[in-house]
Amino acid sequence: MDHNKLALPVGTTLDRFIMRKQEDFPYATGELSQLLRDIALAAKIVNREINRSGLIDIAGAYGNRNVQGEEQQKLDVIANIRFIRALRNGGEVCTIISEEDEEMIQTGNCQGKYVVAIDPLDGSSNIDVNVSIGTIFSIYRRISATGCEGTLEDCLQTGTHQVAAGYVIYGSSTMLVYTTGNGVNGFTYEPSLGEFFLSHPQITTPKSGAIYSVNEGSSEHFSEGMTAYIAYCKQNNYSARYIGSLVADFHRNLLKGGIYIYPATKKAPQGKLRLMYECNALAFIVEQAGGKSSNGRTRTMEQEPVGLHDRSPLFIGSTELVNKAEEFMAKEHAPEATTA
Ligand code: AHM
Ligand code: MG
Repeated sequence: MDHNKLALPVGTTLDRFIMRKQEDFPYATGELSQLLRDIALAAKIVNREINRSGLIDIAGAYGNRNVQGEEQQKLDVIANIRFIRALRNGGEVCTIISEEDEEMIQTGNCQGKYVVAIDPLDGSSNIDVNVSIGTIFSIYRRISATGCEGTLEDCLQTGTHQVAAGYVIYGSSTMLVYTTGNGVNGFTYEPSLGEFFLSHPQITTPKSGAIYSVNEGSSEHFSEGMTAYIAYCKQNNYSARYIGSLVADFHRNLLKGGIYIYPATKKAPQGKLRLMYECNALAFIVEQAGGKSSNGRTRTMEQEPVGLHDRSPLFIGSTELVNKAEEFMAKEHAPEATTA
């Protein structure tokens, strides 16, 4: 037996890390900390369901369509139930909005100070084929007074009002990455101990990179600016990497440097991704890691939501790459330069 290994500390668990962070704020009541722990618990349960999905008959279509008109997978439904249940039982959240539910979900916890927006299982096309998928969440402080149900106004806040955001990637290992507005930290799940351990402290994303991630299968429907930007990526020998699971594509680019784009297309003028469930959370994380996120023109987190299921184009990743893509987008509507 290698006794040296025993000398190594086992590491910082997510629970301990959250507790330590809370101690930095003398007036913190611990509710946000508890809320983050509730999310982590649900993530462990969903992780278990995903890992055994090939073994028991829970993979495959559920036969329903969600509010976006897309086919719901059984695991989408299971993840939605697990997260809602964990948040409801926790007691800190008054209202949940979920990509899988048309309306706001009232938890019955009228004293809860927080509102959560969640995409319980993102990457639906990859659920059945053993490819990485993820959970994305945003946490807001309610605006309305406690003592009654959360309101639509509580839910439709701009991304700049997020108090915390994160994602879970169910990949070759399972990770939880989150920010409370003071940097980004990543935790890797150790299944035999049933704990997340701090594995990626203070993540910073490279300022630049050479990876572009976009579904070029839709390029027929891209705008001029997008087409020109893709040509620029190729001329500059960027590598194309596209998994089709936002969390997985985002996570890779966050660590390695790169840009992920889901643009507006002629078929989908607002793109495909949802502002409240997907874009804002990742925008908060990327900014906290030193990167950038916009809809091609406007900062993602400053976009005013109108409806719970609003969509937005997304340009996210290394600051220099997002800036360059925005230059191409700006040119597309700029008036032609005239010569005298
Ligand atoms: P979903 O919420 O139905 O899973 O859709 C979101 C997913 C993202 O994870 C991914 O980046 C994108 O849709 C892929 O879309 P496309 O297949 O059009 O490239
Ligand atoms: Mg999604």
